[in-house]
Amino acid sequence: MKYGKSRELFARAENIIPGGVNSPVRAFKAVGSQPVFIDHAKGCRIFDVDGNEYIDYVGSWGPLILGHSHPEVVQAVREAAGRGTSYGAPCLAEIELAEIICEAIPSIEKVRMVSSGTEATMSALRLARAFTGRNKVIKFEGCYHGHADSFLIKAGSGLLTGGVVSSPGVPEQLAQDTLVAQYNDISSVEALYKEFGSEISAVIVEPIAGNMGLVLPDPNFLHYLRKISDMYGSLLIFDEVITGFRTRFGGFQDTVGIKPDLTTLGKIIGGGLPVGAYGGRKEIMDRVAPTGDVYQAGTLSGNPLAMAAGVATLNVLRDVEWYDRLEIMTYMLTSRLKTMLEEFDLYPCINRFGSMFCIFFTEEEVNSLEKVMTSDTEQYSRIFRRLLQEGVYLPPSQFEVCFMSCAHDLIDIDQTVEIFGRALE
Ligand code: KE4
Repeated sequence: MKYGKSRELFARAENIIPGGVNSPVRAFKAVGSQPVFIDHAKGCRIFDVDGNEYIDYVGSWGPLILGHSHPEVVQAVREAAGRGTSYGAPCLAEIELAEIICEAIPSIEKVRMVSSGTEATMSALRLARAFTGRNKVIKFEGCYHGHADSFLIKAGSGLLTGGVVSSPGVPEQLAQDTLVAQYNDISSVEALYKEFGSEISAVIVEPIAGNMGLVLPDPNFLHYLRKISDMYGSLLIFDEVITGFRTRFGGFQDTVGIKPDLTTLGKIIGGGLPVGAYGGRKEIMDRVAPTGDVYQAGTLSGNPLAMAAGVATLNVLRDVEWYDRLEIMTYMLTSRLKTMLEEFDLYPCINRFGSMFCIFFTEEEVNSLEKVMTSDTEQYSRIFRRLLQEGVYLPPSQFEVCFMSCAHDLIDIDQTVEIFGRALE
């Protein structure tokens, strides 16, 4: 494949955009390469500016569950745009999307739209702190909740010594209010509650971890978080920005039978347009301005085009047979890839749930961040680059998740397996 135009655009972009990209992971640094610039996308295929075609397993990091340029989504956005791109005033589409979300996720009695997952989690944390009158929050190492200061905190030297900032510009004093536990490690949560229980406003967790690659929750991990939150009067926040409407029509919370106090959403509910949302129990949500006193606002919150794209996307997904199809296609692909890799004497751990999967180049069973770190990221990078050359577009980082879309079909699966074979030779 030729990448001349992409290289040219990347050099141009680097002059005026930090790192040449508007989000770091897109720069392909983690896989020792340079990004391809996309010209257009259709279904499960993306096409770069050099005319190269790829089978896409990134799906814009999750929103494109229907595939790119789905006709009903494009039509809905076109129609909405013809009526104006933003009003800064309420419109019907905001109610329509809110009603679908509240109907699909019973724990969400009221929901507020924002413009990104970061805004959603940032606002949910502020609300939890206001509602409980407490400042501390527990997050899990390896989970990502967007780039609000309180979440750019990594585990400190000792579990009970609070976190340390993971980015310059985040005030050190903020770190003392973010406690960092280990995913799937109940004792790490228990220790923090024992030490700080009365100061903890909330625990925020990705119910399926999708930012350290894919790590599934141990059977009783999430139930434990519900129980200990109730014991100490703190709130449980499920960050379902990835899992919302990904694993089922609604939240993963209904699969595991847990009602969090607050849920954050994004990605799929906007059908590829900028969106986020946070919602939960009425008594909590009614603390949000203007009903309550917890301030949060946004010029483009509930933007009519984003709402139209979200409503169109969720209306397609109401036919829940799509979820069966996604499950089957993803199972078929990952089981065939496992067999193929074994033929090359590679025995990776492939974690999968529904239409999300991740290939860790380690023979360990990956159920924690510690096990994630045993994966051979060099191997992943090498395979990433070969696959890109051959026409398969995986996430440019071992610590992200691959997404199947409703647009992938058996031919795409066959071609993907065949390309993997060529890439491994
Ligand atoms: P955004 O602000 O990127 O819309 O959402 C932040 C966020 C919140 N919660 C979870 C569980 C998330 O995964 C994300 C963002 N996901 C990353 C990819 N894993 C977005 C891609 C990027 O940062 O470029």
